[in-house]
Amino acid sequence: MSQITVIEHLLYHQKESPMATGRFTRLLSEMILSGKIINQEVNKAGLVEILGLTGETNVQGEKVRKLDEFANHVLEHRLQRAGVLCALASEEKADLITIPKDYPQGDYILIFDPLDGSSNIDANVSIGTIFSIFRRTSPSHEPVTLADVLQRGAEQVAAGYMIYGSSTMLVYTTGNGVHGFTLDPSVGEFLLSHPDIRTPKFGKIYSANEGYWHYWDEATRKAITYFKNPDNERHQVYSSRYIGSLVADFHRNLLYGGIFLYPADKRDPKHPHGKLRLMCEANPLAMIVEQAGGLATDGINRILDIQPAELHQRVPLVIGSYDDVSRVREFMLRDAA
Ligand code: P6P
Repeated sequence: MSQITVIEHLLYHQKESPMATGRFTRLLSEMILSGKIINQEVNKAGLVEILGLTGETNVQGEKVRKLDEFANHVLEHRLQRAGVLCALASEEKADLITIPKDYPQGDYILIFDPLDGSSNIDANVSIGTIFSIFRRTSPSHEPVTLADVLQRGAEQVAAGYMIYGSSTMLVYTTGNGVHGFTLDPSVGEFLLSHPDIRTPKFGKIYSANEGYWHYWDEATRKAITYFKNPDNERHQVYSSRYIGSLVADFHRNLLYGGIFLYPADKRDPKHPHGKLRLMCEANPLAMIVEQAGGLATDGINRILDIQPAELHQRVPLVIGSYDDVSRVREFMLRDAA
């Protein structure tokens, strides 16, 4: 395959993608550079004093790791100055981050999880950066508000993730298919490696943390039992694969086929809707999986149809191969009836 960079690919498909404006290309370029910088630190984390905890907790009540903080700083610092955003929102920060008045303003809004899966950093497990891009809904000359940000996932203009694993990849969509690029360290560029990714209609993998079985509702247990039962209607023997790093679990299932479930559970009364965040995790991955032919729900409702009420709201997530996610929805609907 000839060496095609992300920007070349974006410009080549310019006719199909209204997104290939100069400002979007600049936004994506800054995301790419941020990913390369974060990747450098992740790759040598074990060697420098950047592993471990900062001693602080984030808005999610989770311990902040030094690499989390580093990744968040790189993205905030670079993207605030890029002249293409009117606001950012980070999984690590409680409030919307506006662009300082003396910086050039833009009309895009970037929502991101700077380093998802970071609890696995010290064990050298693949982790990632997830991002979601909207266009503001209010006029450019007015101050940006939360109403500009709290849009349904179906309104995203682009979504993607970078996965820092055995190789470093960028996977993104602007609504014209899903495309994967692998970082070639010898040239320092993400090169097209997975054009037009399509996820299999059904898979052979299910991913869920079965340690929470006793906290799940009956419909969730029936769904998991279905995947564990070789006499299921497809007579398909599924393998259980759960890394505990959303980007890594999602990426594997996207390429191989399969289903990832993080259902609501009764462990934490503060989080009756599960652990994962709608705006910076579920929405971007839902746009990607649907563009690749898959499906993402909260068990019943399409993720991309959910109207957010708050920036950090959590949502149960069932995502992956279309037929597998549809099967879970049938269990949930039957139970809800
Ligand atoms: P649990 C990582 O902390 C994360 O947010 C996701 O990357 C991952 O899918 C999930 O939590 C794992 O959560 O409760 O199974 O350890």
